[in-house]
Amino acid sequence: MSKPQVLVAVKTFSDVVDRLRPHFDVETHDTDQPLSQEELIRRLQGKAGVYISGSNKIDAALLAACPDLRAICTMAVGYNNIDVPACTARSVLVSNAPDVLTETTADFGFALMMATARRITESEQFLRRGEWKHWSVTLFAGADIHGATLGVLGMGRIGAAIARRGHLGFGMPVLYHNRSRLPAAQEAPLGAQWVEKDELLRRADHLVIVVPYSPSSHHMVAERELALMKPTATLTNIARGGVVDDAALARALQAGQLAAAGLDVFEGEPQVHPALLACSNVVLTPHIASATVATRRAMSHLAVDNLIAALTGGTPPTALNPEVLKS
Ligand code: 8YV
Repeated sequence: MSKPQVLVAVKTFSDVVDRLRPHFDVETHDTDQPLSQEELIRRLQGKAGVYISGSNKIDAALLAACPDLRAICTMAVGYNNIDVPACTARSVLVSNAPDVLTETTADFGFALMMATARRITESEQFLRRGEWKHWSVTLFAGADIHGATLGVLGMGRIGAAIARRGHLGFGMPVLYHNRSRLPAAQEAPLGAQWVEKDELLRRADHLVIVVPYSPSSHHMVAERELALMKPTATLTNIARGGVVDDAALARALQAGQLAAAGLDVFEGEPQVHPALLACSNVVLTPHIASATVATRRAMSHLAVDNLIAALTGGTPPTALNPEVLKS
């Protein structure tokens, strides 16, 4: 009997991909340029499973065009690129890759917040341009992290790991906003206090955004919200482009409504709003919050674990719609 066919639609670690070979006929995509939607659909013909990343879009049209598909396994924790209800309606299993990237991503969120508050990239660029002629008392004077109020918007696993760093490592009072308040027993070790979103924006010295993207979080931080922030505050976005209105953010930064921003994600990435590129008080990184070798390997392994289990009668460890396996 021939083996089921799968597509690894993202170039990833070859030894991790090799784990699929005893079970499946494996086709790979061997460049870092994401497959176009047309090409993805073409290459999914006859495939039972696919390994994807956040750069691949799975919608109802793709599902209709790829009727053999039984499992979609993303190496990302975020799955706003996948229409999960449409997959469920067609009994296609979907899995994501939570937990394995939590601490790495929290490290990066904290680092980006610190780089933003302490003006690290802005001052490095100044130095590299040869503009450092003398030391001065206020040369790149920024804002303290220790003791400042940390605001966490979206208190999921990564938000909690950032709060823990702020509370235990830097003595920061932690405020957070989330649709649902955490039980007191989970708030206590993070030193975290739930507040309404507007209060969070008004009181945070350093706001870190970690909410998943969905239609309800689209432009959750836009002109009105930015106007509530302290002129000395920083904003760090490691969630998704689209949660923050980037054009409004650039205007707010130019108007001095907040001091600085650290951005790892952008609306329409890899394009970056030109007005943000023009702001010197913005630290910009290309969606790398989970990018350590160990963590990217762990994310890849987890996607492979899910794909193998989903198509060999096992239990995928991190399925988003496990109910489809029962039907
Ligand atoms: C990924 C991410 O690197 O996991 C997520 O949701 O945003 C990043 O960790 C990226 O999306 C992989 O596609």
